[in-house]
Amino acid sequence: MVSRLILVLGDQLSDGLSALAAGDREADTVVMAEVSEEATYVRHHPKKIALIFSAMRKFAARLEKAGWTVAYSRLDDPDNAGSIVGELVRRAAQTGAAEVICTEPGEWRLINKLTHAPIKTTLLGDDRFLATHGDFEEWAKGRKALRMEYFYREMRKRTGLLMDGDQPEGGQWNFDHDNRKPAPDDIAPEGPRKFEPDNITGEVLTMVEAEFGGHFGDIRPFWFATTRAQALDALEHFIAHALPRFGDYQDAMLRGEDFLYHAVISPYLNIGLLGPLEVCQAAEKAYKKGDVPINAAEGFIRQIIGWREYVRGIYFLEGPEYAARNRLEQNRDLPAMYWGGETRMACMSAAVEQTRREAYAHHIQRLMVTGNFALLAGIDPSQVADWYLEVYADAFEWVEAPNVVGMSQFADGGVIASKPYVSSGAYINRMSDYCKGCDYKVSQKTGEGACPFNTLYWHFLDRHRERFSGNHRMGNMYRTWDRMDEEKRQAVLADAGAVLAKLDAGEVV
Ligand code: FAD
Ligand code: DLZ
Ligand code: SF4
Repeated sequence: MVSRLILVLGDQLSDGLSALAAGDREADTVVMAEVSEEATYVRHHPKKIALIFSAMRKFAARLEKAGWTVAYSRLDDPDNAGSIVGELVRRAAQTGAAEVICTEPGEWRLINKLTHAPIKTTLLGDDRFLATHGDFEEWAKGRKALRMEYFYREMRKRTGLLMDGDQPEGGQWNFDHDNRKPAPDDIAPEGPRKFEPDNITGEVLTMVEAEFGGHFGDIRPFWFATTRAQALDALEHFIAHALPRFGDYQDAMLRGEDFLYHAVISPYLNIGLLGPLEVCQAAEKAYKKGDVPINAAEGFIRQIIGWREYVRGIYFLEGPEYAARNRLEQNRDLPAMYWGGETRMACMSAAVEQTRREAYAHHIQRLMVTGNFALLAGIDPSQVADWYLEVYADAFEWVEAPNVVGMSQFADGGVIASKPYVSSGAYINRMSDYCKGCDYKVSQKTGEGACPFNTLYWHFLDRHRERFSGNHRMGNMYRTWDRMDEEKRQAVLADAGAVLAKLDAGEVV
């Protein structure tokens, strides 16, 4: 039998991977490669690179134990060709293999490289997701709008999760209206389960520090799970300690509480250490035992079988040019404050600082602080998307691009969101304690010291009036703007213009 190469990428660390299932342990060679091209095509956060490399090394050992021959390339191997395709060519020459089998990567860039590789490469479907491309296309066919909520209901019926016969458990599909509480000051969430680096992780940390220490982000302390057993432990910890309050405080933000009651499992799901169904079943089991209220269990399961599957569906349905869309034609450069540059805005400073430390921020910080500001300030969405792809440990393009380009920046023109997620400072003030310690005043609408979100919000609506004034979900916003007297409107626009001019001049905002 002619031997083949089974390529396992850094986010494909799952025992049941389709490429492994199609392989032959006796005849084929598994190829895994730490390569500089993947670590630098955007300058990933060092914690993210270390997570991937450490988990890859441990997964390779697991495969070897299970009887596979693994050709593993470390980043600092002298013969490392530096790219995935280069490594495939090198390993093919070594083994005599004439064909590569790989599970489809989650990024068009890499799909394109593999399909044009100088060695025959077969891409198999990634069955670690609950909906196939075909399932999503079928659901999307003939619909005027592709709203997540309807997709989610189909997924509930299909998986049977939180179903009572053919009706939703608790009598409604979605309990989101219960999930918008600000967090009181005196809560004490335990935070995620943290793991001490072992020798393998320690070696990786030293190497990544030396090679990629110049990338944005702190590599230490490093506490991510790097094996499936640890990821399961982290999941169990979340279900016991945080899920019961996940729903209530899902949208809340508190200084000094980076994780609140969030799961912090997206890196593990996205690199394959956990599967979506097992995670949802664990949440459902806790609900059925009476340990978790319905708003928490439903809210959590919706994020995974709803949002996570839905954004992947959109990414593949919309095609390779999706991530480059810029339907609002916003072209300002990403300000230095996204890289830790000085800012007087307490909310932005807190979100960026936490991101630098942890390669993590929760959904509302990503959407309503850093995303909201970029959208209001007219930043080029592809620079925004690159930033998110670089700085978060869970960022892979299939999930990052729809969330950033679509949900957060409305750069897809409304494929995902029915209206842009924009807000003034009032929303951030309601959901967080950031404003208390800010240089700006959230209650001030104009003049020196006015919260930049307040002025930029109206500037955004005013400059995109032609596109949005006919949107029935935005009618109230425009009516409020139109009711303001002309003098006040001009003052707001002038103040917003001054903020934008400062950003353009590289001055501190
Ligand atoms: P929890 O809040 O505890 O949610 C549980 C799980 O639900 C997550 O682990 C995740 O797997 C899933 N989930 C929740 N929301 C989404 C969503 N919108 N899309 C997909 N999955 C979701 N998520 C990523 O995994 N990778 C990204 O690169 C990413 N980029 C984002 C960019 C922006 C601008 C926004 C607004 C959201 C982004 N998200 C991304 C979604 C979400 O912010 C993260 O999944 C979440 O913060 C991960 O932390 P957690 O595990 O504590 O999540
Ligand atoms: C993100 C990433 C990084 C930093 N490094 C590697 C690597 O060295 N080897 C590898 O196989 N994969 C890596 N990845 C993941 C890929 O870049 C890519 O994002 C995913 O495979 C797309 O699903
Ligand atoms: Fe952010 Fe404005 Fe509040 Fe300051 S006042 S923390 S800039 S929302």
